[in-house]
Amino acid sequence: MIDLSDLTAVKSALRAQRIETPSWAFANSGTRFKVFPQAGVPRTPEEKIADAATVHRFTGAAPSVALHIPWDRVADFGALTRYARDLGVEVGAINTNVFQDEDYKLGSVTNPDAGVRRKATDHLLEAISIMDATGSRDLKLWFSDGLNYPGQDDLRDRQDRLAEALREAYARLGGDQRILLEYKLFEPAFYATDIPDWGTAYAHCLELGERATVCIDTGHHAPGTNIEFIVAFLLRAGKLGAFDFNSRFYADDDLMAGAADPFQLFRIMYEIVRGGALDPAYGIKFMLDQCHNIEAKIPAIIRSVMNVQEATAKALLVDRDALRAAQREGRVLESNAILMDAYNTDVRPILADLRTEAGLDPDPIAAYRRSGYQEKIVAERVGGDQAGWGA
Ligand code: PSV
Ligand code: MN
Repeated sequence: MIDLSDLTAVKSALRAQRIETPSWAFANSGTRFKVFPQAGVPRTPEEKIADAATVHRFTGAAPSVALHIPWDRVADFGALTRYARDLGVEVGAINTNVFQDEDYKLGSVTNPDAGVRRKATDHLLEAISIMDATGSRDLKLWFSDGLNYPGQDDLRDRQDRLAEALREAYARLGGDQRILLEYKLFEPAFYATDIPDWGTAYAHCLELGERATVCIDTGHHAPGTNIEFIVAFLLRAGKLGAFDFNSRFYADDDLMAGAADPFQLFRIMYEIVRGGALDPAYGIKFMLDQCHNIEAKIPAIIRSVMNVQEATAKALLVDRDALRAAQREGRVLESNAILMDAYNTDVRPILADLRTEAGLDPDPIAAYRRSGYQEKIVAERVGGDQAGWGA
């Protein structure tokens, strides 16, 4: 059993944890078969930010919201940033979109056509200008580029084109801005993807320099992949920059973080704690990247934030001295039991206390339900076009 008599260090680490919400999670979404619209869904970036601020109001742990361009393009990003700050949140990572334009059918920055590559790279540069205007530090890059058929294009040339575009974006970064490079095993390309795995992302980040790091989207791996190994490896190499948390059963399911495999989330967070990377000063961004197609969005995002907090609390409870001793002495069963003891501890009362101490309701979802916010947005957000992912 875990000794819960002195939780001072655990609580202060949990108090410092920040989780970023994605603007697109508040909008309508679905599968390629159907998008089910929901009443009260935001119509503008401002309304998405208001929803993100609501998640922060009830959790106290989600003080920034990632934007996605062009879905969140506005005329005045300075004004949008001030609007967000007035509501108590910051603009987080700027996500680029080079996957929803006719021109990108054969790829964006890896396209065989130099004109298309120019257009895609210009979009990356535009996103950095948006970072300048919003004070955002992170440019998050995900490329859908890839091939459906063997022989369709030259695999190696595409890596050269990718490297060239990344170099240009990297050279444009200013101040403490950085690139978070995301990978994804497959989809929409099925034969070959230009950044299919962490190794490829890592190699490109190494080429770029110290301000380029890898973003691990938990949904972007083959079934059974040991993601905590990737975390440990990248942390050791100083190349882990961020997470896009979500849950998967089969592919890029984008379900609520911690819903499908809370044990995996715990194992990931244990490597973060073990690597000393939980402290916000370390610079890892803990983001959600998920969609709520059949469930109510705001409470689902609150639930996801809580799930990440619970996995983190369990990871913090691991008796690391005892674990290390057992590992060094080769006591296999004991090592495993030490980890499982932490995982099997009910940390919900600890997090409830923490919230109460911070002046929050110990049950954020119940508090949200009682607040009347959902009824208010359903009543007010009538007319106009609901935001969606535009697929
Ligand atoms: C791609 O599947 C991805 O995970 C990237 O992070 C995007 O930014 C996000 O989804 C939304 O398209
Ligand atoms: Mn992602």
